[in-house]
Amino acid sequence: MERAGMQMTKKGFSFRGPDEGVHALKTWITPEDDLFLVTHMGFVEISSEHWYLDIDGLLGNPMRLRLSDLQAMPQREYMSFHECAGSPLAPTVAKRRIGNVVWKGVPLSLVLERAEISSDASYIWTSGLEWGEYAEVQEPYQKDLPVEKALSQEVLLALEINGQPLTPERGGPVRLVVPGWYGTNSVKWVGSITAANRRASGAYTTRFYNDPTPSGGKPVWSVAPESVIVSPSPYDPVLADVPTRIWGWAWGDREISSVEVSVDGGDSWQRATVGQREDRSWQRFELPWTPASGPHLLLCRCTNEIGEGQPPSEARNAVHSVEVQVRN
Ligand SMILES: Nc1nc2c(c(=O)[nH]1)N[C@H]1C(S)=C(S)[C@@H](COP(=O)(O)O)O[C@H]1N2
Ligand SMILES: [Mo]
Repeated sequence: MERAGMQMTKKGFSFRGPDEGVHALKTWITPEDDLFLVTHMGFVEISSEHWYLDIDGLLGNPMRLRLSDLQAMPQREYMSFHECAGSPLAPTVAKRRIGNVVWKGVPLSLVLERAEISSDASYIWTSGLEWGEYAEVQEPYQKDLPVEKALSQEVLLALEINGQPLTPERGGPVRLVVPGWYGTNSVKWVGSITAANRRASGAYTTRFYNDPTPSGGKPVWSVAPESVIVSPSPYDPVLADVPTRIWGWAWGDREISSVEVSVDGGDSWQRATVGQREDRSWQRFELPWTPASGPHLLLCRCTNEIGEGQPPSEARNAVHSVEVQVRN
Protein backbone atom coordinates (compact mmCIF):
# COMPACT_ATOMS: atom_id res chain seq x y z
CA MET A 1 0.00 0.00 0.00
CA GLU A 2 2.89 2.29 0.70
CA ARG A 3 3.31 4.99 -1.92
CA ALA A 4 5.99 7.49 -2.81
CA GLY A 5 5.32 10.93 -1.36
CA MET A 6 3.21 9.56 1.44
CA GLN A 7 3.69 9.53 5.19
CA MET A 8 1.65 8.64 8.23
CA THR A 9 1.06 10.70 11.36
CA LYS A 10 -0.40 9.83 14.79
CA LYS A 11 -0.07 6.09 14.30
CA GLY A 12 -2.77 3.95 15.89
CA PHE A 13 -6.48 4.44 16.57
CA SER A 14 -7.62 7.94 17.26
CA PHE A 15 -10.89 9.73 17.87
CA ARG A 16 -11.53 13.43 18.18
CA GLY A 17 -14.85 15.21 18.75
CA PRO A 18 -16.37 18.16 20.56
CA ASP A 19 -16.08 18.07 24.38
CA GLU A 20 -19.82 18.76 24.82
CA GLY A 21 -20.69 15.83 22.52
CA VAL A 22 -23.99 16.27 20.67
CA HIS A 23 -24.78 19.42 22.65
CA ALA A 24 -22.15 21.22 20.55
CA LEU A 25 -24.09 20.53 17.34
CA LYS A 26 -26.21 23.68 17.24
CA THR A 27 -26.05 24.44 13.52
CA TRP A 28 -27.72 22.85 10.48
CA ILE A 29 -24.33 22.35 8.81
CA THR A 30 -21.63 21.09 11.18
CA PRO A 31 -18.42 23.11 10.87
CA GLU A 32 -15.28 21.00 10.39
CA ASP A 33 -14.05 21.89 13.87
CA ASP A 34 -17.13 20.32 15.48
CA LEU A 35 -17.18 17.26 13.24
CA PHE A 36 -15.75 14.10 14.81
CA LEU A 37 -12.64 12.47 13.30
CA VAL A 38 -11.86 8.76 13.37
CA THR A 39 -8.96 6.69 12.13
CA HIS A 40 -7.97 3.11 12.95
CA MET A 41 -4.29 2.98 12.00
CA GLY A 42 -3.27 6.63 11.76
CA PHE A 43 -3.63 9.60 9.43
CA VAL A 44 -2.19 9.67 5.92
CA GLU A 45 -0.49 12.63 4.31
CA ILE A 46 0.04 12.40 0.57
CA SER A 47 0.61 15.22 -1.87
CA SER A 48 -1.81 15.85 -4.74
CA GLU A 49 0.95 15.07 -7.23
CA HIS A 50 1.64 11.65 -5.74
CA TRP A 51 -1.97 10.58 -5.21
CA TYR A 52 -3.60 8.25 -7.72
CA LEU A 53 -6.45 5.78 -7.78
CA ASP A 54 -6.22 2.35 -9.40
CA ILE A 55 -9.44 0.79 -10.70
CA ASP A 56 -9.34 -2.89 -11.58
CA GLY A 57 -11.12 -6.24 -11.28
CA LEU A 58 -14.24 -7.24 -13.21
CA LEU A 59 -14.27 -4.43 -15.74
CA GLY A 60 -13.34 -3.86 -19.37
CA ASN A 61 -11.17 -0.78 -18.98
CA PRO A 62 -8.93 -0.90 -15.91
CA MET A 63 -7.36 2.50 -15.26
CA ARG A 64 -5.31 4.75 -13.08
CA LEU A 65 -6.79 8.17 -12.28
CA ARG A 66 -4.71 11.08 -11.07
CA LEU A 67 -6.20 13.95 -9.10
CA SER A 68 -6.30 16.14 -12.21
CA ASP A 69 -8.28 13.42 -14.03
CA LEU A 70 -10.90 13.40 -11.29
CA GLN A 71 -11.00 17.19 -11.14
CA ALA A 72 -11.79 17.24 -14.86
CA MET A 73 -14.86 15.01 -14.41
CA PRO A 74 -18.39 16.24 -13.55
CA GLN A 75 -18.90 16.76 -9.82
CA ARG A 76 -21.97 17.09 -7.64
CA GLU A 77 -22.77 18.28 -4.16
CA TYR A 78 -24.70 16.18 -1.69
CA MET A 79 -25.81 17.04 1.84
CA SER A 80 -25.67 14.19 4.30
CA PHE A 81 -25.41 13.36 7.95
CA HIS A 82 -22.11 11.64 8.72
CA GLU A 83 -22.16 9.14 11.57
CA CYS A 84 -19.58 6.77 13.04
CA ALA A 85 -21.01 3.37 14.00
CA GLY A 86 -18.87 3.39 17.16
CA SER A 87 -16.29 0.81 18.13
CA PRO A 88 -16.42 -2.43 16.13
CA LEU A 89 -15.27 -4.12 19.34
CA ALA A 90 -18.39 -2.88 21.19
CA PRO A 91 -21.10 -2.66 18.52
CA THR A 92 -24.03 -2.20 20.93
CA VAL A 93 -22.60 0.90 22.61
CA ALA A 94 -24.12 4.20 21.42
CA LYS A 95 -21.34 6.72 20.76
CA ARG A 96 -23.37 9.42 18.99
CA ARG A 97 -20.54 10.65 16.79
CA ILE A 98 -22.59 12.60 14.30
CA GLY A 99 -22.66 15.70 12.12
CA ASN A 100 -24.31 17.07 8.97
CA VAL A 101 -22.16 18.23 6.08
CA VAL A 102 -22.09 18.97 2.35
CA TRP A 103 -19.78 16.77 0.31
CA LYS A 104 -18.66 17.52 -3.23
CA GLY A 105 -17.05 15.10 -5.63
CA VAL A 106 -17.28 12.84 -8.64
CA PRO A 107 -20.07 10.25 -8.53
CA LEU A 108 -18.47 6.81 -8.18
CA SER A 109 -20.91 5.59 -10.85
CA LEU A 110 -19.22 7.82 -13.47
CA VAL A 111 -15.83 6.31 -12.71
CA LEU A 112 -17.21 2.76 -12.78
CA GLU A 113 -18.97 3.43 -16.09
CA ARG A 114 -15.79 4.83 -17.60
CA ALA A 115 -13.97 1.71 -16.37
CA GLU A 116 -16.66 -0.37 -18.15
CA ILE A 117 -17.78 -2.29 -15.10
CA SER A 118 -18.84 -5.84 -15.98
CA SER A 119 -22.36 -7.11 -15.36
CA ASP A 120 -20.69 -9.93 -13.37
CA ALA A 121 -19.57 -7.46 -10.68
CA SER A 122 -21.77 -7.57 -7.59
CA TYR A 123 -19.50 -5.78 -5.05
CA ILE A 124 -17.16 -2.82 -5.20
CA TRP A 125 -14.16 -3.01 -2.89
CA THR A 126 -12.27 0.11 -1.86
CA SER A 127 -9.01 0.38 0.11
CA GLY A 128 -7.34 3.18 1.99
CA LEU A 129 -3.63 3.89 1.50
CA GLU A 130 -2.55 3.53 5.10
CA TRP A 131 -0.90 0.66 6.87
CA GLY A 132 -0.54 -0.25 10.53
CA GLU A 133 -2.25 -2.18 13.28
CA TYR A 134 -5.71 -2.08 14.84
CA ALA A 135 -6.93 -4.58 17.46
CA GLU A 136 -3.93 -6.79 16.74
CA VAL A 137 -4.80 -6.95 13.05
CA GLN A 138 -2.41 -5.74 10.37
CA GLU A 139 -4.40 -5.29 7.20
CA PRO A 140 -5.29 -2.55 4.77
CA TYR A 141 -8.50 -0.64 5.50
CA GLN A 142 -10.61 -2.39 2.88
CA LYS A 143 -14.40 -2.09 2.66
CA ASP A 144 -17.05 -3.25 0.20
CA LEU A 145 -20.38 -2.03 -1.18
CA PRO A 146 -23.04 -3.95 -3.09
CA VAL A 147 -22.90 -2.71 -6.67
CA GLU A 148 -26.44 -1.25 -6.47
CA LYS A 149 -25.35 1.15 -3.71
CA ALA A 150 -22.00 1.85 -5.38
CA LEU A 151 -23.82 2.95 -8.56
CA SER A 152 -26.40 5.13 -6.81
CA GLN A 153 -26.00 8.82 -7.52
CA GLU A 154 -25.19 9.94 -3.97
CA VAL A 155 -22.03 7.84 -3.59
CA LEU A 156 -19.08 10.13 -4.30
CA LEU A 157 -15.34 10.20 -4.64
CA ALA A 158 -15.31 13.36 -2.57
CA LEU A 159 -12.81 16.18 -2.99
CA GLU A 160 -14.50 18.76 -0.75
CA ILE A 161 -16.42 19.08 2.49
CA ASN A 162 -18.47 22.20 3.28
CA GLY A 163 -16.93 24.01 0.32
CA GLN A 164 -13.31 23.33 1.30
CA PRO A 165 -10.82 20.78 -0.04
CA LEU A 166 -10.56 17.71 2.21
CA THR A 167 -7.72 18.05 4.70
CA PRO A 168 -5.31 15.13 5.19
CA GLU A 169 -7.08 14.21 8.45
CA ARG A 170 -10.45 14.17 6.67
CA GLY A 171 -9.17 11.67 4.09
CA GLY A 172 -7.88 14.09 1.44
CA PRO A 173 -7.11 14.56 -1.29
CA VAL A 174 -9.86 12.03 -2.15
CA ARG A 175 -12.14 9.86 -0.03
CA LEU A 176 -15.16 7.73 -0.71
CA VAL A 177 -18.43 9.01 0.76
CA VAL A 178 -21.42 6.69 1.13
CA PRO A 179 -24.34 8.89 2.26
CA GLY A 180 -26.92 7.11 4.38
CA TRP A 181 -24.45 4.41 5.47
CA TYR A 182 -22.28 4.41 8.58
CA GLY A 183 -19.00 6.31 8.37
CA THR A 184 -16.91 3.12 8.38
CA ASN A 185 -17.93 2.62 4.73
CA SER A 186 -16.63 6.03 3.64
CA VAL A 187 -13.02 5.04 3.00
CA LYS A 188 -10.52 7.86 3.52
CA TRP A 189 -7.32 8.22 1.46
CA VAL A 190 -8.82 5.90 -1.12
CA GLY A 191 -6.11 4.31 -3.28
CA SER A 192 -7.75 1.42 -5.08
CA ILE A 193 -11.15 0.26 -6.25
CA THR A 194 -11.81 -3.33 -7.33
CA ALA A 195 -14.96 -4.71 -8.95
CA ALA A 196 -15.63 -8.25 -7.66
CA ASN A 197 -18.31 -10.92 -7.61
CA ARG A 198 -18.15 -11.57 -3.86
CA ARG A 199 -17.78 -9.66 -0.61
CA ALA A 200 -14.30 -8.55 0.48
CA SER A 201 -12.79 -11.05 2.90
CA GLY A 202 -10.58 -8.78 5.06
CA ALA A 203 -10.96 -8.02 8.75
CA TYR A 204 -12.78 -4.70 8.24
CA THR A 205 -15.71 -6.41 6.48
CA THR A 206 -15.80 -9.68 8.43
CA ARG A 207 -14.40 -9.43 11.97
CA PHE A 208 -15.16 -5.75 12.34
CA TYR A 209 -18.32 -3.90 11.33
CA ASN A 210 -20.35 -7.06 10.95
CA ASP A 211 -23.04 -7.24 13.64
CA PRO A 212 -23.72 -10.69 15.09
CA THR A 213 -27.31 -11.86 14.50
CA PRO A 214 -28.90 -15.29 15.00
CA SER A 215 -28.62 -15.92 11.24
CA GLY A 216 -24.98 -14.76 10.92
CA GLY A 217 -23.16 -11.45 10.47
CA LYS A 218 -25.06 -8.37 9.32
CA PRO A 219 -22.80 -5.78 7.64
CA VAL A 220 -22.79 -2.34 9.26
CA TRP A 221 -24.13 -0.50 6.20
CA SER A 222 -27.42 1.44 6.24
CA VAL A 223 -27.87 3.85 9.19
CA ALA A 224 -30.71 2.93 11.55
CA PRO A 225 -33.06 5.67 12.80
CA GLU A 226 -31.57 7.75 15.59
CA SER A 227 -32.20 11.04 17.39
CA VAL A 228 -30.42 13.19 19.96
CA ILE A 229 -31.41 16.08 22.20
CA VAL A 230 -29.10 19.02 21.53
CA SER A 231 -30.77 21.44 23.94
CA PRO A 232 -31.12 21.70 26.82
CA SER A 233 -27.82 20.12 27.76
CA PRO A 234 -27.08 18.96 31.33
CA TYR A 235 -24.99 22.13 31.72
CA ASP A 236 -27.63 24.64 30.58
CA PRO A 237 -29.44 26.60 33.28
CA VAL A 238 -33.16 25.80 32.90
CA LEU A 239 -35.62 27.95 34.85
CA ALA A 240 -38.92 26.71 36.28
CA ASP A 241 -42.16 28.06 34.79
CA VAL A 242 -40.35 29.81 31.93
CA PRO A 243 -41.38 28.61 28.46
CA THR A 244 -38.47 27.03 26.63
CA ARG A 245 -38.09 24.30 24.04
CA ILE A 246 -36.48 20.92 23.74
CA TRP A 247 -34.83 20.45 20.34
CA GLY A 248 -32.44 18.15 18.56
CA TRP A 249 -31.64 16.19 15.42
CA ALA A 250 -33.06 12.98 13.98
CA TRP A 251 -31.62 11.03 11.05
CA GLY A 252 -31.29 7.69 9.32
CA ASP A 253 -30.78 6.23 5.87
CA ARG A 254 -34.55 6.54 5.42
CA GLU A 255 -36.44 9.73 6.14
CA ILE A 256 -37.65 10.27 9.70
CA SER A 257 -41.43 10.67 9.91
CA SER A 258 -41.96 11.28 13.62
CA VAL A 259 -40.09 12.15 16.81
CA GLU A 260 -41.45 11.81 20.34
CA VAL A 261 -40.05 13.46 23.45
CA SER A 262 -40.50 12.49 27.09
CA VAL A 263 -39.88 14.90 29.98
CA ASP A 264 -40.58 12.33 32.70
CA GLY A 265 -38.06 9.58 32.08
CA GLY A 266 -40.19 7.73 29.55
CA ASP A 267 -43.52 7.48 31.42
CA SER A 268 -45.28 9.67 28.86
CA TRP A 269 -44.39 10.85 25.34
CA GLN A 270 -45.32 13.91 23.30
CA ARG A 271 -45.01 14.34 19.57
CA ALA A 272 -42.45 16.92 18.48
CA THR A 273 -42.56 18.89 15.23
CA VAL A 274 -40.07 17.53 12.69
CA GLY A 275 -38.39 19.56 9.95
CA GLN A 276 -37.69 18.54 6.37
CA ARG A 277 -34.69 16.76 5.09
CA GLU A 278 -32.50 17.75 2.17
CA ASP A 279 -30.74 14.91 0.32
CA ARG A 280 -29.79 12.74 3.34
CA SER A 281 -29.44 15.51 5.91
CA TRP A 282 -30.51 15.21 9.49
CA GLN A 283 -33.91 16.67 10.46
CA ARG A 284 -34.59 19.12 13.27
CA PHE A 285 -37.24 18.37 15.88
CA GLU A 286 -38.65 20.65 18.52
CA LEU A 287 -41.10 20.57 21.40
CA PRO A 288 -42.21 23.57 23.50
CA TRP A 289 -41.72 22.97 27.23
CA THR A 290 -42.58 24.92 30.37
CA PRO A 291 -40.83 22.93 33.09
CA ALA A 292 -41.63 22.53 36.77
CA SER A 293 -38.68 22.79 39.16
CA GLY A 294 -36.65 19.72 40.04
CA PRO A 295 -34.73 17.04 38.15
CA HIS A 296 -36.05 15.85 34.78
CA LEU A 297 -34.92 13.00 32.59
CA LEU A 298 -35.53 14.03 28.96
CA LEU A 299 -35.64 11.39 26.22
CA CYS A 300 -36.28 11.38 22.49
CA ARG A 301 -37.12 8.61 20.06
CA CYS A 302 -37.88 8.63 16.35
CA THR A 303 -39.54 6.48 13.72
CA ASN A 304 -38.69 6.35 10.02
CA GLU A 305 -41.01 6.22 7.01
CA ILE A 306 -41.27 2.42 7.14
CA GLY A 307 -42.01 2.30 10.86
CA GLU A 308 -38.56 1.37 12.20
CA GLY A 309 -37.74 2.95 15.56
CA GLN A 310 -35.01 3.05 18.21
CA PRO A 311 -34.36 0.38 20.86
CA PRO A 312 -34.47 1.63 24.47
CA SER A 313 -30.92 0.40 25.19
CA GLU A 314 -28.08 -1.95 24.12
CA ALA A 315 -27.81 -0.63 20.56
CA ARG A 316 -25.73 1.92 18.69
CA ASN A 317 -28.97 3.79 17.99
CA ALA A 318 -30.47 3.36 21.47
CA VAL A 319 -32.73 6.11 22.83
CA HIS A 320 -30.81 9.21 23.95
CA SER A 321 -31.47 10.82 27.33
CA VAL A 322 -30.41 14.03 29.05
CA GLU A 323 -30.73 14.81 32.75
CA VAL A 324 -31.49 18.44 33.57
CA GLN A 325 -31.97 20.28 36.84
CA VAL A 326 -34.76 22.86 36.61
CA ARG A 327 -34.33 25.64 39.14
CA ASN A 328 -36.61 28.29 40.55
N1 LIG B 1 -8.82 4.67 5.16
C1 LIG B 1 -9.65 4.75 6.21
N2 LIG B 1 -10.90 5.17 6.03
C2 LIG B 1 -11.75 5.27 7.07
C3 LIG B 1 -11.36 4.91 8.39
C4 LIG B 1 -10.01 4.46 8.55
O1 LIG B 1 -9.57 4.15 9.66
N3 LIG B 1 -9.20 4.40 7.45
N4 LIG B 1 -12.25 5.01 9.43
C5 LIG B 1 -13.68 4.97 9.06
C6 LIG B 1 -14.59 5.30 10.13
S1 LIG B 1 -14.90 4.09 11.30
C7 LIG B 1 -15.31 6.45 10.15
S2 LIG B 1 -16.49 6.75 11.30
C8 LIG B 1 -15.04 7.52 9.15
C9 LIG B 1 -14.68 8.81 9.85
O2 LIG B 1 -14.55 9.85 8.95
P1 LIG B 1 -14.12 11.29 9.50
O3 LIG B 1 -12.84 11.11 10.28
O4 LIG B 1 -14.02 12.15 8.32
O5 LIG B 1 -15.22 11.73 10.43
O6 LIG B 1 -14.00 7.19 8.27
C10 LIG B 1 -13.98 5.85 7.87
N5 LIG B 1 -13.00 5.69 6.82
MO1 LIG C 1 -16.48 4.92 12.69
